[in-house]
Amino acid sequence: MITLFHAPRSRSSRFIFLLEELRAPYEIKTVNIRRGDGSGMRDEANPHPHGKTPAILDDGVLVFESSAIALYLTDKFPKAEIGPVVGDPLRGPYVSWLAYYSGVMEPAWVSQFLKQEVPRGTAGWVNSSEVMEFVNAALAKGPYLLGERFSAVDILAGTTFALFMGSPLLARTDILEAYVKRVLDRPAYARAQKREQG
Ligand SMILES: N[C@@H](CCC(=O)N[C@@H](CS)C(=O)NCC(=O)O)C(=O)O
Repeated sequence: MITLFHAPRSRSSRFIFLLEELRAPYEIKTVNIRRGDGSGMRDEANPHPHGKTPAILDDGVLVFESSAIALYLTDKFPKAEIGPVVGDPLRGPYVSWLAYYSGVMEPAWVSQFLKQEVPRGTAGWVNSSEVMEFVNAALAKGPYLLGERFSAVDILAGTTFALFMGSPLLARTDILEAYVKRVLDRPAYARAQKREQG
């Protein structure tokens, strides 16, 4: 049994979406987290090393960091076919996008939010306009980031774009709008919303 450590309105919501896509057996444990506005506090019940969400326990095994959890779960439930496995030609692109999501996309947005220039040649990421140029070009070629194949990377990216689209952080484009709609129209997303609302 998988336990998802979850806080409402946080990065853990999209793992309810992923677990629904995978048709995995899981339970949700709602925990408190520190919020950007100073509210909330670290919850001793949360095994994440920094008290963040998401984290999962799979029969006592702790997995944390969104991209790692996505890879772990899609590997564990390969029948759902939303995470190309070793030997699939899309495995390389899949793990690259997962790492890119955590290591480049998110830091790029944080840099922009903090109005910090990205020191090219020093930082391991690039500025958000360069990221979104790449993402829009990828999505112009296929309905999903891996082309024809929907994957857990679309859950991470699509739900994030849905949150920030139209804000100063994320320029609205027709391609991105259609992509977000495609991702959020999935029945698993509706099931996840219902499950999250209890
Ligand atoms: N790199 C982590 C980020 C997790 C994260 O920062 N989660 C936020 C909620 S969206 C959190 O738990 N914040 C509470 C804190 O920073 O203590 C991941 O992708 O899983």
